[in-house]
Amino acid sequence: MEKKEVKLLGLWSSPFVARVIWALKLKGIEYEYIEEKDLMQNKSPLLLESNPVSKMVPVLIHGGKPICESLNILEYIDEVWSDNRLLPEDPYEKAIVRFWAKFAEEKLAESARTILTSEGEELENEVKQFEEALDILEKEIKDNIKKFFGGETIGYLDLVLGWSGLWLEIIEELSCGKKISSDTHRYPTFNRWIEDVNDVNIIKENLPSKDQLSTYLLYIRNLALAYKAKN
Ligand SMILES: N[C@@H](CCC(=O)N[C@@H](CS)C(=O)NCC(=O)O)C(=O)O
Repeated sequence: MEKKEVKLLGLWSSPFVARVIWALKLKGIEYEYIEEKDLMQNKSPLLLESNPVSKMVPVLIHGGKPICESLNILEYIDEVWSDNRLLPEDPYEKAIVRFWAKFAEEKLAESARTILTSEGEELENEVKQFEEALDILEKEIKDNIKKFFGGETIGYLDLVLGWSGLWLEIIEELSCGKKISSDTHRYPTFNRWIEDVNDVNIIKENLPSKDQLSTYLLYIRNLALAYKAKN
């Protein structure tokens, strides 16, 4: 295949961008990383042109053509660079993996976003829903996965959920001041799994620093709470 240039528009603190970086590195794909330096106030012309619909990162640009939405990007990467498959080839298994990816995005990622940006009753209700979703995930991991969702090696769902170590730890500390997901009594298998994921070199070496991320997420939390208080 003709080698086309690969670019990634990203943001250092984004878990959605991190999963794409992990996939590119796991596959050994060379790419140029372009940080969206002022994503909230002043999006770059390249981002606006590449993702005019949601104007969000990550965007992968392959041979000049943009691909948006992180899960879509992971699937694209897996199809184009088909060595070291991330998704199973069997259609049934692939459908199951996609089901859990959707569950993870809707029930965990969205919930974590709400937990970060809420307080009081809203926060309490969201935490309950989040814990219930984690109960379901804990059971799935316990019953159906080996070391990783991908088997003995890391795969698509591990990348999709890989943010849940560092990002959740910080979000829970900032918003709730207590352990939720890292409760090893309620979620023993989840915690064993996330430890294994964080132990993979490509993941470990491509995580933001905890201090920097905490400072940034606290800033986002305070902005969101101030906005809610005004409106
Ligand atoms: N569903 C999207 C979510 C991406 C997302 O939320 N990106 C955030 C950064 S973490 C963003 O670009 N926000 C800019 C904005 O909301 O204007 C994906 O999976 O790619």
